[in-house]
Amino acid sequence: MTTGERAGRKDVDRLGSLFLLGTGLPFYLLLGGNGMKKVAVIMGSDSDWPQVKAACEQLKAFSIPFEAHIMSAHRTPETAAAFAKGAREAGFGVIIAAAGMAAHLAGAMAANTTLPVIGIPMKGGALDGLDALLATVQMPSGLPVATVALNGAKNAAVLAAQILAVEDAALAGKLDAARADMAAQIAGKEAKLQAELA
Ligand code: AIR
Repeated sequence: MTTGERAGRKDVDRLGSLFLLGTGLPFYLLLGGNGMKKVAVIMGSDSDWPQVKAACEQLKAFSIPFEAHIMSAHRTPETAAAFAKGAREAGFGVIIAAAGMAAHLAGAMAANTTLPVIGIPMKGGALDGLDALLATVQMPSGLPVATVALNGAKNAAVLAAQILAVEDAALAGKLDAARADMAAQIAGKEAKLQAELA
């Protein structure tokens, strides 16, 4: 383990207790990568975790190293800004930011780093996510947030993988395999449907 990885691991350990209860996943998942950039999975509240963990599961499936943290653009603005400012230096290549309601987390991340930021607007609240969708996607010119669907945690991870795969042939191969697997599943479903109709 490199010094950087050890330092990152300590950070995750410090925040790990936030994930202990009822997550169904270990409180941190820091998987060995071959010098690959890490993905940061940031969420505005522990109430986002039941949906956001799908992003972590997908990153794990691709063996992409990642950290998951709870930070809020409103409740912990300094922490969120500091994380984004230091993310490139800390070895991250992509930031995924999930938040609901007045969802400024992804935008706040994007304001403080030139790393690509992927926003996940979370469903919930009085407007059931429409507020989060608009707050995440409607960024001012010059400060993009690549916004996935409401609760689109899995796609956020796949998009992060696609970004990292630009410079990583092995990861690109895993993405190709995942696509082939998806197509094979559809072919199986189609065959089943036709057999039922016959
Ligand atoms: N949130 C947290 N800080 C700022 C915002 N917008 C979001 C969380 C969560 C929602 O508010 O990302 O989706 C509700 O959070 P909580 O903690 O009240 O359950």
